[in-house]
Amino acid sequence: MRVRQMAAPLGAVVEDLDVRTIDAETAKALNQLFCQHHVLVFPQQDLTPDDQIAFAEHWGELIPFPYGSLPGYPNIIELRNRGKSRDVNQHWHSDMTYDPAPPKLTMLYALEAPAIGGETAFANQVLAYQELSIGMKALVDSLIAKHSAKDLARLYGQDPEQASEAEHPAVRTHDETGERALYVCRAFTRQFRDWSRQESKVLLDYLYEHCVRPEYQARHQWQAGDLVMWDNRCLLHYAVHDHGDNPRLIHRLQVRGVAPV
Ligand SMILES: O=C(O)CCC(=O)C(=O)O
Ligand SMILES: [Fe+2]
Repeated sequence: MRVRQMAAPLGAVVEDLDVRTIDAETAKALNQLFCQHHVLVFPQQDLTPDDQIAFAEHWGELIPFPYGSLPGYPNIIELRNRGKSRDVNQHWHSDMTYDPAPPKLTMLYALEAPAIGGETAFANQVLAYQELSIGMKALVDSLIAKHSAKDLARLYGQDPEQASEAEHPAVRTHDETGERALYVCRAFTRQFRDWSRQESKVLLDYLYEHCVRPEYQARHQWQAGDLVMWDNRCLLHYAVHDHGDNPRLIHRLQVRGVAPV
């Protein structure tokens, strides 16, 4: 296999590897690359849902998505853009931060990709944290953020009162690398514990602007056959819906993570 960096802030492209053929040792090497680059792209794959599941299981247990899945595959959902207007994914987020133990990684496999547009954008939250001042670091280090799936529940026509909510440190320590990363996002973070909504909003608005500075970002332009995995422990992502009705069909799954600390 050949590895090349995708962009300065994050990402690596792993070429000449058929992910259906990897053994435990290769999976370990890939996990090292994953921890280093936070996004891995495997172009030109030819995967059934079972192949995608088998590859993902090298990283742990898959989790079912609470809002509907591919028939026969409770852990895979289909992302389609046709007729879809902007939704909650059109905010920067890390997946399921409203869960007590959010997925450590999300893995997307593109069956169809638009000729232009429809990219996925990522922002490196280790860099975002590192570039805060000592004073701001000390403040955010002390904060617990409340996250909620209420908006997502509304989008999927479910009762928002039943939606999951969770509290996590505003800065989390990566359980494999020990790196500290900012862990708040516009899609799901509501406020800080012991702060009012108004007070929280002032600081959150600053952090939301800071954490997606262009210097921390990279974007993936999809081709059919691309398999992409990203680390929710230290990245935000954003699905850019600028491709209208040009078909974009993706199979998505997630691997269970630990409670952020
Ligand atoms: O469609 C995409 O590019 C990503 C959507 C998203 O936010 C996700 O799959 O978690
Ligand atoms: Fe997402």
